Amino acid sequence: MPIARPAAPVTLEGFELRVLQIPLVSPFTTSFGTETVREVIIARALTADGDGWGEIVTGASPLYSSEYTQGAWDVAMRWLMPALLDRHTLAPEAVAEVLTPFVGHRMAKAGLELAVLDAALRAQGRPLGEYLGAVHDRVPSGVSVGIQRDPAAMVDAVRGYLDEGYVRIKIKIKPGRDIADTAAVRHAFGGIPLQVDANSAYTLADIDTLAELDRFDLLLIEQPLQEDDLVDHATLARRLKTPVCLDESIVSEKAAVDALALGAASIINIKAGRIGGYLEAVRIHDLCEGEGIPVWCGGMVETGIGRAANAALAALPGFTLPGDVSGSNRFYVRDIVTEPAVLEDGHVRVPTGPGIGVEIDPVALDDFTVLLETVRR
Ligand code: OSB
Ligand code: MG
Repeated sequence: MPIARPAAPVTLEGFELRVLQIPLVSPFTTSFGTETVREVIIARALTADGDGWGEIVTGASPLYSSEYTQGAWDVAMRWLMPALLDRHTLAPEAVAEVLTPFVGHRMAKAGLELAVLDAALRAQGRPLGEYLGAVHDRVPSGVSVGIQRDPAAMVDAVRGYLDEGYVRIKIKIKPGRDIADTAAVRHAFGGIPLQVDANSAYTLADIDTLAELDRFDLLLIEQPLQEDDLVDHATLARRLKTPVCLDESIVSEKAAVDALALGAASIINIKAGRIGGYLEAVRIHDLCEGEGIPVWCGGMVETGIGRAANAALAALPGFTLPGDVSGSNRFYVRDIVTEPAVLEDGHVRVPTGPGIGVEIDPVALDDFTVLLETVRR
């Protein structure tokens, strides 16, 4: 359902923007590269009614999407924050509209919107989950497992996560590291809920290899082809028994409408941090719910800020598949919130406190900050 009750406007006085570098517990390898440190931007909305926190989920380099730290920082500083500060009094629901003239940069927009939304909801004492329309108090937790040294190492990594209680496994694949890894995991663990994510690493020339995955009874194959290959995804989807799920291609509600109209996907991974924010995420959720398309909540290796907000989003009724909403310790030894998400019985709790429902650990935040700027109107 659309947002039932809007948030009260806030009096915006400024923004604080930080680049953080947070070490990962272990290297995370995808088809586009290996990360050992999560570089991320944290936005703090400074309002007359209190502060709010948001996360800009860009990475250090433009490998997963065209957005990256320095680009997001620049567009936020030079264009997005000034446009918002120009408004002074601002409702969270108006943020996207104010930012519409600026093309693209959806991660930067999403992080700023979340900061304003968090401030507004905290001021009213309202939890984000209630605001978005959450219907569960905890959500099933899936885990995204990076490419390992070899299939045996992949099996070991998956075993560790299953032992922790994760209810769904997603393994990253790339050309040359697909069939054998998937076969090894399927063989080792029988009928576990299993899916694969290619992060755009294939083309239609690989259609026979991708069709081989059909024998593993996967929940879905995520983003096999390039971001703008909607027609090719539709061609692939007609050939595969495995459902095609789109991640990178779903940049907006309109992209979701188009993908569904073309038959390019039968499942959608909704990533609020990538599509311009949690309000656009609810719109895609509502669209898919109306069309009987299952959705799940993707992740961008979020800190405790985005992780808390994702748990709230994943608690909406149309999120019928487990998401990449893992415990904080999947990626981090030390998070920047005082109560990082923990896995309990294969689930994570939807925070119930005001706004995103978690408090920032100011010492950890400072320790990981490598760049800090404050802008006031
Ligand atoms: O494609 O889902 C992806 C992480 C960074 C960028 C893209 C992706 C991912 C993941 C991890 O798979 C998801 C998570 O945060 O748990
Ligand atoms: Mg993905």
